Amino acid sequence: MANPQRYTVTAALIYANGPIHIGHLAGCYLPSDIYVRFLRMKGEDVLFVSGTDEHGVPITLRARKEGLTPQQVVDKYYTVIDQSFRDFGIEFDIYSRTSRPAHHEFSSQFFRHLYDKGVFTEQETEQYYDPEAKQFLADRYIVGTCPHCANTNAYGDQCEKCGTSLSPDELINPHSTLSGAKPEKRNTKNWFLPLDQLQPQLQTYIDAHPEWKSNVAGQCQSWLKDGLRPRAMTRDLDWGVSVPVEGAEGKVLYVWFDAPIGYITASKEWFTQPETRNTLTYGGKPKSDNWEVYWKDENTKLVHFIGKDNIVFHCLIFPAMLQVHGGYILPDNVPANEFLNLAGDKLSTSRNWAIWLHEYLQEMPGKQDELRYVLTSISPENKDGDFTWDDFQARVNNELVAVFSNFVHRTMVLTQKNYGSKVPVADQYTKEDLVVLEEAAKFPDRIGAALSAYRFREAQQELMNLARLGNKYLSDTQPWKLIKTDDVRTRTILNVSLQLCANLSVLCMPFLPFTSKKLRTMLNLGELNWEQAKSTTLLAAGHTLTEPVMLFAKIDDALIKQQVDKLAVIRQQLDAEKAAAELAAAPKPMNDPSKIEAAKGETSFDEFSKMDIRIGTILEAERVPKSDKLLKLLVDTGLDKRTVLSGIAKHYTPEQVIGQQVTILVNLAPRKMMGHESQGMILMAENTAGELSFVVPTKTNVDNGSTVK
Ligand code: B3M
Ligand code: ZN
Repeated sequence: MANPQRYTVTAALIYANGPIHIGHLAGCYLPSDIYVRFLRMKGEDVLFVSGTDEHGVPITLRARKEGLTPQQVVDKYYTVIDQSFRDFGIEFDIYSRTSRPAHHEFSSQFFRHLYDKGVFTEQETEQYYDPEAKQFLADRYIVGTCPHCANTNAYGDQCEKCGTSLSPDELINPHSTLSGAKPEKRNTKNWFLPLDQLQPQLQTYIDAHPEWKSNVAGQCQSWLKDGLRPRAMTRDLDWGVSVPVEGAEGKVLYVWFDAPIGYITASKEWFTQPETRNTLTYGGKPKSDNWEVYWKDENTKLVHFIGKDNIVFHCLIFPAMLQVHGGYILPDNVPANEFLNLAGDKLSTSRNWAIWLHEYLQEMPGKQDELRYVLTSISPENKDGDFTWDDFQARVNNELVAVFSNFVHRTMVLTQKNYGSKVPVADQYTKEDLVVLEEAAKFPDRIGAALSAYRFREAQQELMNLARLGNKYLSDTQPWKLIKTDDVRTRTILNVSLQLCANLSVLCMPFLPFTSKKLRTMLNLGELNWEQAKSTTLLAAGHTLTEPVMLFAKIDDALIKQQVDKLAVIRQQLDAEKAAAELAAAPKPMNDPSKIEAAKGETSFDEFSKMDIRIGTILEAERVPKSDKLLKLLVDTGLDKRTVLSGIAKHYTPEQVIGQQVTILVNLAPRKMMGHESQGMILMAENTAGELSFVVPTKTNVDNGSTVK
């Protein structure tokens, strides 16, 4: 959308089932905050909403794990998460929760509206049920192997490894996460969104957005190519928004139905808060007091910031819901990020492989902007990123300290020392000064263009380029030397440098809000808007500056070592757990030494050579009536096809053995058993527990008729 009148920006409603870590921040909260701060500084009308997703299986699983009720779990983590966002300067207009009554009411109405329009198909289907836990196994209650990437830990709703959205039926070897039991199927009624029928209009919608990031557009097109399938919008669970339909007792809305509606509920909520209504302005202009324009007006640009695992829900399912409801605008863009790793491994809440924001702040107090900076530098915009403490240290020390902080500090200290902290007058610009000022004035547009295109890394690099420009200017002109010989020239140089500091203070605001504030305090400047950063005279001659402080301090090796050691301890624990799990899963020796059969007496080679032992294959198998031990087999010995009776019926079913290769003694005298003649004997291995196993070749090229010697 070229010239929107206003913006609705959302950041994913994270599950309130744990604190947040750097991966969450880098994934969608930091980019969305940067984007919104930029828009606000441009004087745009923006509504920035987010909150916690408090329904769904992730919550109930966590409650089980912590021995709490689901409500206790979401209450606990809402507070922790909300605080972390405040601490890191993520400035939502509203940070709401989907467990609030207003959301239950609104999402329930939304469902009912679709129901009344006849959108849903009502279907009685067989769903997995855990007979031990006595409940249906929706979504994350069931795990199994992903049919697409063979990940053995794929959930019933999604494979986190390849990002594919799944239904429990697609899982190979499914089992319950509650009891580990193999689930059975039971009939239950649910309401499905017929995505198959909506496919054409969704295709049109996606095709109309060639400007989307390639990782996002690519995922959508591949979904469409596979063909969308109807998806149940209700679940047999007891935690969530009740389904507002007769005959749906004990069922709740699918969490991915109610959660995105949570963006709308949060927006509505913002407009009804008394404190909000008193501040309905943007960029000095009055703001609409009606939430609906933010969701229904064609001139509103709706942007969803999310991580890559949420793409299908925001690009296809939610738009489908909005389309069938009618009256709503659709997302204009969904700039989803890839994932951030930590020291080469996937961040994981459950495995505690993470840097938690609240812990970071305890251990690195006041260093929010350092983390914001590094996370934006390595933002996983187009491919997965990797955070390491060494890289963190290098970026802070070599970039924030050596470039940004150094430039500002040198300028401020020289001004304080030589001109009593008053902005000196620029008497006459040289060509060099003019080149620098002209170049500096280009940065607001340059950074702005990158931000508007969701290229946050590039935008921040440009910001640093402005600081580099200043640093180089100081090094080239050397005012600390010049002061001894040319006061007039020195005044101009410091004036120019101070103007660059002022521009930096404005342009760093989206990325480094705490630093921006500190810098503006030093420069004694109020809040400025984006366009003002094009000015090369923000600070008038004679303007008084305040005491210089260092914007960033070097991070010393000891601090980094502490963090690296902390991760090493966690890594050790994880490795130990993994080794223990592998050991537990390894097959155990079954034989009881005291029951191993005694050795037989000696035999001669001649005796042994009389045995004609061959490799054969079972062609047919059936039970022998009235015998619970015998199977009657037809075996291809390579010499002939013959009938053999074998006492394996308690260990194998006929279906299991058809096609099985075997080792067979073919010259054993025929014997009659249960009225059938057996022409040979299948050799079996037997352990001390009496369990039987075929004895088979270990290579595939040992065909029927091969001899065993
Ligand atoms: N709660 C998934 C997540 O936390 C989900 C996002 C909802 S956005 C509407 O990653
Ligand atoms: Zn997969």
